Amino acid sequence: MNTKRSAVLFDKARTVIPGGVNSPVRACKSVGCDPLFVAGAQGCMITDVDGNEFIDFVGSWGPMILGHSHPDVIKAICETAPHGTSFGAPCPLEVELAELVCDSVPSLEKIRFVSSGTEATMSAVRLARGYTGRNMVIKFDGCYHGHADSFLVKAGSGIITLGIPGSPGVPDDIVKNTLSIPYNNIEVLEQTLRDAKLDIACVIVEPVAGNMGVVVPEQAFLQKLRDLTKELGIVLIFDEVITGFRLALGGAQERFNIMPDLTCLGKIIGGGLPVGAYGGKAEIMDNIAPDGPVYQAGTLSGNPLAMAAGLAMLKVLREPGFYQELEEKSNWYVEQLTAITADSPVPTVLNRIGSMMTCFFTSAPVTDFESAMKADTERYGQHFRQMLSAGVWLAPSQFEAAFVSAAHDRTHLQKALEMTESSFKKLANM
Ligand code: KE4
Repeated sequence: MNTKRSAVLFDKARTVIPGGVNSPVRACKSVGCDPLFVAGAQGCMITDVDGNEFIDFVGSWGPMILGHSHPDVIKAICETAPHGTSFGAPCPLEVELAELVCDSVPSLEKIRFVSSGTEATMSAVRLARGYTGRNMVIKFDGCYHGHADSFLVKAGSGIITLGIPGSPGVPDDIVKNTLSIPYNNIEVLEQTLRDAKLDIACVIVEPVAGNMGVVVPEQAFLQKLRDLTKELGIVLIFDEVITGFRLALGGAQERFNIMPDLTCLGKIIGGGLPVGAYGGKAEIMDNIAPDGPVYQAGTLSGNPLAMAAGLAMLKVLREPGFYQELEEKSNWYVEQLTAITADSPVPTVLNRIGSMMTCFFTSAPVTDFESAMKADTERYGQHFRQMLSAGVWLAPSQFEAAFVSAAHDRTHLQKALEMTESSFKKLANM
């Protein structure tokens, strides 16, 4: 595969951008190759600057549930841009999107738009601390909530991908207010939340983990989390930046029928433009400035261009049958994928819910960070490179999710399955 233009761009990029990328996981360090630079993307296909075409299962890390360059989203952007891209003042589109998001996500009474998932989670934790007057944040090993200081403790995504424990530059004084405990472990959860010495403001959780690879919660775990936080007056925050509008119109909280106090959103709600949001009970949200004392602000929050893209995206997602069709397509794909991997001597475990999944190169079930870390990242790297050469773009890390979109049709999925079978045959002989 000719990748000369990408190589030239990567060399140039590294002279002016740290690591040559604007987000670490894109550097492909953990899968043993240099990043390809993208020229464009349409539907489920992505094209690099050397003209190589790939079936895309990353979908910009989740936002592209409709596929790239969906005509409704592009039309909305093109029609909105001539009227201005950001006013720094309220505009009708942000009210319309706020109403649509609150109508779609069952626990939302009020919402505040920001410009990234990190801003959403960072603000939700500050709000929980301000609302309760307490400081401690409980998170779960392997879950990633963006790169705000409080969260860089045993985090997932790029932190484990790059094998770094946390991050320099995060003062101990900050980290001492964050306690990370094992995911899916009810006993440790109860012990921790009932520890009166801990001044707990909130628990933040990925209701389905996507950042240690996909790890589905046991229903009892989420239910216990909701029951204990309600009993103890602790704010429960669902970080639905990945699962929001992915697992159902109402996200994981609809799929599992468990209602958090606050929800963080991102990715899909911006239609591919920078949008994050946090929301929940009005009683809590009304503590946010200017009505309340908890401060949070953002120059580009609610800008018309991003709002228009998000609105166009959500209107398609709210069409009858959208999620049923995506679920059925994903079911078919996963059935075939399971048959291929089951036939192979290469040990793998496939974790999947809805249209998000991870094939772990390991033999034991993956139910938490510890078991995820047993995966053979070397073998994942081999598989990644083989699939890329064959025209299939997977996440450049074992500890991320692959996504099926509405734009993946049977032809694309069949080709990806054939390439997977061929890759597994090669892996078996390595
Ligand atoms: P952003 O600040 O990257 O928009 O969102 C942070 C975030 C928060 N919560 C969850 C559950 C997330 O998955 C993320 C970001 N996800 C990663 C990939 N899993 C983004 C990719 C990247 O870091 O480049």
